[in-house]
Amino acid sequence: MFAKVLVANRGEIAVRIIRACRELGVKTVAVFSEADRHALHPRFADEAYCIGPPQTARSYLNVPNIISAAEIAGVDAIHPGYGFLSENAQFAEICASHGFKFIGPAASAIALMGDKSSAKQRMAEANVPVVPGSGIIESEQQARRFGREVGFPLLIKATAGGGGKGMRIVGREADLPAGLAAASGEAQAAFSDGRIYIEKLLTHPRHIEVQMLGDEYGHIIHVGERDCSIQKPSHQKLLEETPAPNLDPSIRAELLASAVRAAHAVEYANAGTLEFLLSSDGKFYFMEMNTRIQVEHPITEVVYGIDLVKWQVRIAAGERLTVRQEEIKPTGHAIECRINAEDAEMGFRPTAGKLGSVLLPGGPGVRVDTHIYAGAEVPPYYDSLLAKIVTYDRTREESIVRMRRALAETEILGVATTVPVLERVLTMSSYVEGHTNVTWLREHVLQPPHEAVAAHGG
Ligand code: MV4
Repeated sequence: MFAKVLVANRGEIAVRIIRACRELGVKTVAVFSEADRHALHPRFADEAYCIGPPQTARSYLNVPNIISAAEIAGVDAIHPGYGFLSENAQFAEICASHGFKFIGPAASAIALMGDKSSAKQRMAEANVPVVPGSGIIESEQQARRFGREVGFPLLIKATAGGGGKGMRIVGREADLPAGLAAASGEAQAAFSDGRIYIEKLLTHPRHIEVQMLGDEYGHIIHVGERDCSIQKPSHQKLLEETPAPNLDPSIRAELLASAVRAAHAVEYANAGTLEFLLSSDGKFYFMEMNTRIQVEHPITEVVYGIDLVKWQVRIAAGERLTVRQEEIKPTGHAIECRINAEDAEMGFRPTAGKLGSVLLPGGPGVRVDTHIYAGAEVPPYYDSLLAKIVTYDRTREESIVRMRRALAETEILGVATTVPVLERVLTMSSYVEGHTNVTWLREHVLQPPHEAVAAHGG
């Protein structure tokens, strides 16, 4: 096992990783920006180094400063968390070339999955269902032919995109030339890579993802699926749950088997997530693979009784994954609500400032992952996630009741939060019945049809 690990992140995930390392008997090194001098992650770690000014480009994305801190502290490994440098293949290589083990998959797997078009091709070769697509578009003629073959509407995607960045819907052939030009231009501006491909647009799909764990000796397991359909218009998730509601057992089995095939196809080691779209006719399609620990990993941990972050560290240290597929079964149901410093009434605009009262829920079946405390500053420079409230119980119904209770106990003063919009989601009959999809929040909660407003007294 490693003696010392540097955590190249901030916020709740830095705290989460430090906790896992502490329990493993591994010393930790935090890095922090000038805005995070009084944050919890430098306090909880064994050592802490300031790596620069508040702006992320000068601190949490500042590779030379992070590597310098790792050298000064003499660590064995670097955990990147999520966001920041977590899916940067070049950073993974730089870690290795300085003698630090990157706690994540091989740089080659990060690079392959980072190119959405090549990822899709590799998955198709492994017999994993993918949305009918064009391959990289070289000409307008090719795009027209593809559109006539599969029918409109289409969705143009950027090869270097992901997470909904650089997507464009084209409703009819006449709009294709303008759509191609705009999508390619945006992709070029955002990623310095203007390559695009086209897919048939699925309407009202659900977002179902599968948690994977693989070791460096080719042993791969899935740790179940998560339904992450409730997303903001910006494609950021707001509420996730496991198991996915209303998922036919035979489709679930096929989905999990496909995910295991997919991970084997890229010889995946460490924690990763395969994202799928589930169409209303029950067919599922591979969308992307995330080569990092995800925000929503705790719901999987509580339902499967597996510590994913500890496994990330053990696997990177060369240990074998001793958990066998047959021995893990989901117990009960878990829901995660993301408490962000955002005003849902203002299009989820981030709010920063000094926190007043901070009261977080507890009691049976409640887990809270957070870095906030009363009087803490919420800086304007970073992701607005304040806390993750996870409830778990025997059934989905009980887990929902427990989440309503947990949100009612929550009081965070000083900034706007997503608590009110989450409370509203948990009262909606379509949510309770498990009938959501990726556009449901926008269509039924943020701009509710007249009937829904009347029915729920909004
Ligand atoms: C799609 C789609 C419909 N059809 N692809 C959005 C994020 C990116 N990872 C892929 N996304 C989508 N791809 C086809 N062919 C709908 C979405 C989509 C979506 C997917 C997951 C979660 C939220 C979403 C919100 C809007 C659109």
